Amino acid sequence: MTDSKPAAIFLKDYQVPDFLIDRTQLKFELDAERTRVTANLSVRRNPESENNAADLVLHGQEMQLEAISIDGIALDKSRYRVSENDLTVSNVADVFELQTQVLINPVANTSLEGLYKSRTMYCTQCEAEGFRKITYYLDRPDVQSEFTTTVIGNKAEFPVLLSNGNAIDRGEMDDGRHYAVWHDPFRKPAYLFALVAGDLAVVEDKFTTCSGRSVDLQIFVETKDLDKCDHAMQSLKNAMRWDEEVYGREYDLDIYMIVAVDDFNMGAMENKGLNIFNTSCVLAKPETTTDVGFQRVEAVVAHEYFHNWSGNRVTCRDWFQLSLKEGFTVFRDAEFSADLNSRTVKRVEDATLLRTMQFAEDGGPMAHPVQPASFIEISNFYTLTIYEKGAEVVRMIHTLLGAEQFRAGSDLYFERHDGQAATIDDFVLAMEDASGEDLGQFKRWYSQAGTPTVVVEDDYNEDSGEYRIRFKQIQPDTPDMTAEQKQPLLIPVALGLLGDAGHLPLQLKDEEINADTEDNTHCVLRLKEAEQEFVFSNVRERPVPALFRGFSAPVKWRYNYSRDDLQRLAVAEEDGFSRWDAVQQLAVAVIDDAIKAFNNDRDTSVDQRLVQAYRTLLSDRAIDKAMVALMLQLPSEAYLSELADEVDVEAIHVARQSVKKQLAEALKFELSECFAENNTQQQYQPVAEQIAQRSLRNSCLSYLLCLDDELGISLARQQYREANNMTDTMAALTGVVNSDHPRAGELAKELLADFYQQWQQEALVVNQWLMTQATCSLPGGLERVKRLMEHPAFDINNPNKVRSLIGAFCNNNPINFHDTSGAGYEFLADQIIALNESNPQIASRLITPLTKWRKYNQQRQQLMRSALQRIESTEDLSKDVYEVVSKSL
Ligand code: B3K
Ligand code: ZN
Repeated sequence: MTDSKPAAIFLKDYQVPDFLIDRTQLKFELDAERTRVTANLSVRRNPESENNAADLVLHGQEMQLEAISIDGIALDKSRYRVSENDLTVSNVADVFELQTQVLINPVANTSLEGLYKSRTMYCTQCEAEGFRKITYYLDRPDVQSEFTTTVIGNKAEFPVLLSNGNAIDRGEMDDGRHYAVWHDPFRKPAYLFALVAGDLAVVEDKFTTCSGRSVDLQIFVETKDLDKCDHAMQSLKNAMRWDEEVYGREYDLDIYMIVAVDDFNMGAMENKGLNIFNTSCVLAKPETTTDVGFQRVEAVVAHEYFHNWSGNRVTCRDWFQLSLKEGFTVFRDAEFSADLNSRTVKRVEDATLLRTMQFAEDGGPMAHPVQPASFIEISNFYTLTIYEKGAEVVRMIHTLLGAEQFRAGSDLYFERHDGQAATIDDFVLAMEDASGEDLGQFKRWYSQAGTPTVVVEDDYNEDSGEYRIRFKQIQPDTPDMTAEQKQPLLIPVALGLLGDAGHLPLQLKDEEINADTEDNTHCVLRLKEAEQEFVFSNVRERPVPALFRGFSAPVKWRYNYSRDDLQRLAVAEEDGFSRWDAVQQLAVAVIDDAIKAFNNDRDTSVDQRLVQAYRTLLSDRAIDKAMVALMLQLPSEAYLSELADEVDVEAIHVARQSVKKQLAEALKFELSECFAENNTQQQYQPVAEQIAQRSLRNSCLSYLLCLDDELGISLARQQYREANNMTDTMAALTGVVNSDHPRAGELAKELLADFYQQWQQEALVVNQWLMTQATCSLPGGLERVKRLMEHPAFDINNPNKVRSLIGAFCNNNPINFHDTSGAGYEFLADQIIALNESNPQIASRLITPLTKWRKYNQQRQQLMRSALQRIESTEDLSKDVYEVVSKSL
């Protein structure tokens, strides 16, 4: 990069492309350092462009142009110009064939974008703008083309040669090479292009679609991983069936391929007909994979599959529309997971992710709307806001329209825009047209950043039987807009009123209420004004309101619940999310007591209401185990930090630990019983019921490990030895590693060594081993991490390892990362500076914990800022890192 600062691009500046590419024919002659790419592009001027004399400007980076011709005639040097980021051809006709030949170097490509080498295979990653590292092209999603791809490579080294669509030809060459020709009949933007070549084994299956077509399903992996594909295959078939049943979407090609790759910047990629997956999101078997791992595989396989319609058949006009495909597809995969597993658990997990991570993003310097107005580097916008908040916005449309109208809207959207590059406006319009609902005000959710707070007050008049509930929505300032510039949102408030003997029937004064349950005890209020009151009549007693049931909107809400109210909701509320939330709020209040006590140097004992609530949870066999397991989990340090105006790292850590310990002491008997009762001896299956049981048992174990006696340690040791699955093994190991019991240290050492010994050949398991140590909250965290960076198990060029060790330490080990010496911050800055050169996307993602500096005390603020400044002053800063650092300071 030169001295000039990278510039932002703006949604408002969008212009249609001057040229279109109807057909794209590619030929790859694979070679480690000199792969030759020949491109034949059928180009024509775009009739919609206003500039009918424009030069042809193609994107292209890090390649060497060997030849260029138009309609078969080599171009004179005067006709074209090559610069760092593009190729300009002047005086072109309205319709022509452009041929280019370039050399690229896959082995030198450590950014893992474009064509690169991972272990022994070659693969591509093109979203968002990686195709321009493969050949000169119009690398923008509104240019869609029919691709034919010839891949040529040495047969011994690359027996398998794959690209998008159907294989239409293959053959041998007389120099030891062979070739395969792939044709994708569906026009697609370049970001959905994929190529894979390597020595891969395959697991095959078939799926018969709703119209009776047979689809070949193939998962390609390294031979050693052949035994870890069953779960992904089953998940794929489940997703294909679900999308037919719930959205009426049938798969369109005759073949669907997934390839597992070890070096990958994110989870997976939905390339048409040829998904490329991070091994961590496709491989699974009970001995090596935890329940969380199994569920992630299921969710990501489904997510990428669902993109075939929401993303591929209907793609995005430009990258400002990213949430059009990502928000919608996350909503789709969340509903899929909810249907196949426990709906409440999934909802609680998603709400927790939002509240802990997305709210933090929304409150920080990188805050942006679900539809950003500008960006410098699009790779920085694959965020929790685009994905998770985007999914919540789609969910709210679903809530407002109801399932039937929502389906009608999605049918209309797919029908209207099939084959097109669409916008968020198109999506919302289809929802409006199909349902008759006016979503004009609702659309502000897409353009206003920041998490709104809803303040709720109520009063009850015993004489009139009227219950009034008032809502006030407060918009926050964000870097792009002040609170005053923001307008009230349309917020769906799902609500119920809890009385002494159960839920009260709801009747809104002055209007017939649109109640969703037969007994009229549930409704969705449409909060539209900055301040708005709703009056319920014929309310026979003062109720406790259950607000935002099911987390009906991605907002923070404040209502003055007494702890008794929370305790009542925790027991009697019918919505699982709200019941869980009541326990969370009670626990937050109790931990707050302990934080205050810590700061005043005094002891405190845990509020008996929380103890009682937990006792009931542990003893009442009628309560769903999944719920009990969820509710036993105390709010995380990250969530408590997000709630705080100024994060008191030590107080949060110590207070939370002390509450946990006191709960363990008070409930030792119940915890031990529950632990013993949930010893699952049956054959491992990653199904909801078993997952709930394991999670409950392991929650109990983690409490018992807080005790001063040796019960927890001995139970953990025994569980580690006897476990027949990775979930229980890891729970035992992590428990011992984090325990400050005087006898735990020795045991932790022994188990960690044993674990590594057993699993050193399994990269994904070793990553968990790294993560367990990286997140250990005992003193000396940074030294442990630094030592592990020297360990043969670590490799800075592998993103999974970077995330497991460096990412986990800086994000999930606050007490060590935020050490008052500032050594954690300096360490992170060093890693970011190193990765800035080799892999800017990963470097940029690592910055997140430093961007939150405003939430800490003066001393830490200063140290964090100076780490950021040091990064900023690095030479040759990538656009990725530059954008995040400069916006943070
Ligand atoms: N669409 C990809 C993400 C690509 C990220 C590029 N930096 C995976 C997904 O959301 O399905
Ligand atoms: Zn996606």
